[in-house]
Amino acid sequence: MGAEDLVRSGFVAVVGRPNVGKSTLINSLVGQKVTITSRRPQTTRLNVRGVLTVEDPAAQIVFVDTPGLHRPRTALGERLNSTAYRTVTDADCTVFVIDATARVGPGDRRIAEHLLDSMEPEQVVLIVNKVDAARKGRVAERLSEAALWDFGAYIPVSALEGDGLERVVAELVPRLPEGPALYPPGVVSDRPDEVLIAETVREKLLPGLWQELPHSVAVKTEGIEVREDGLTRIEAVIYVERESQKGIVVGAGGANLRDAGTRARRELEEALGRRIFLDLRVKVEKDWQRYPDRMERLGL
Ligand SMILES: Nc1nc2c(ncn2[C@@H]2O[C@H](COP(=O)(O)OP(=O)(O)OP(=O)(O)O)[C@@H](O)[C@H]2O)c(=O)[nH]1
Ligand SMILES: [Mg+2]
Repeated sequence: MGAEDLVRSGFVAVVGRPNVGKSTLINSLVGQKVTITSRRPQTTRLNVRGVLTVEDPAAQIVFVDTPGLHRPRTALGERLNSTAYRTVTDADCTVFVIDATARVGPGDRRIAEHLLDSMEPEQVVLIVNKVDAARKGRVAERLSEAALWDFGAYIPVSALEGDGLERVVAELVPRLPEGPALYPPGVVSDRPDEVLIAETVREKLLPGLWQELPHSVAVKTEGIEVREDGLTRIEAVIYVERESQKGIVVGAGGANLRDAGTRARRELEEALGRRIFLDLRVKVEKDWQRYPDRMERLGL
């Protein structure tokens, strides 16, 4: 399909509380992993875009992943929330994701009120995700709890199993403005390799971390060197906030870091189509999530 054939295109902000499955949903919708996911809340920190180009009706939807909206306790938390709300302001419409396995709570209500204040309710598509994991009757309960907001559409979905996604696309396309494609055909993500690398390393580290540690870890790609022998040498640094956190990240005998490194390298070799040597180091950037300048240095 040529760009001139497109009739609708635009940005869709995907918002919701942490851990409701926003990133998983975007990966399923675009059919490729563009954004990292994990069981730990507040996995997403950056606005990652996933592009879906559809033929009938001709359209291009640019999904924008956002950090989970929550009650912030640190400068990082505040920054994550404002990133998400800014995305809503800039988007053509919004997908608001709630979790079928949890009651609609004050966190969801705050988000709903913000959306009702900042855009036409008709431009919001509410998704009840994780229907595969919800007990019978729960999905209907969630739908009726959310009905009072009177958004444009209500769709039960399993992002994990890919159920309900056609309806999501069908509801979004007519809500987008008319216009040409924003990305060339075939483009699914516009993320630079440095970000892909850092995010992949962080995703592989998250399962081995608990309590506050997932929030304290940031990863930065410091160097990518494509060598003559076909090997690409990548240097990435894992930043923690305190000396005592280094040992936990590295793990007994270095096992944690080694395992995460191996899994990250394999996935990156697949994604980038090159052989990779991944050099990971752990450094302390004291209390980085309290200071805007330190976060900026870490690319946040
Ligand atoms: N059973 C089930 N689990 C899901 C579904 N969608 C996502 N999950 C799981 O929910 C957890 C959180 O998923 P994410 O996609 O990282 O959630 P998120 O909303 O992006 O989270 P943050 O980035 O932290 O705000 C992961 O363990 C996913 O595998 C689903 O449809 N069904
Ligand atoms: Mg996410």
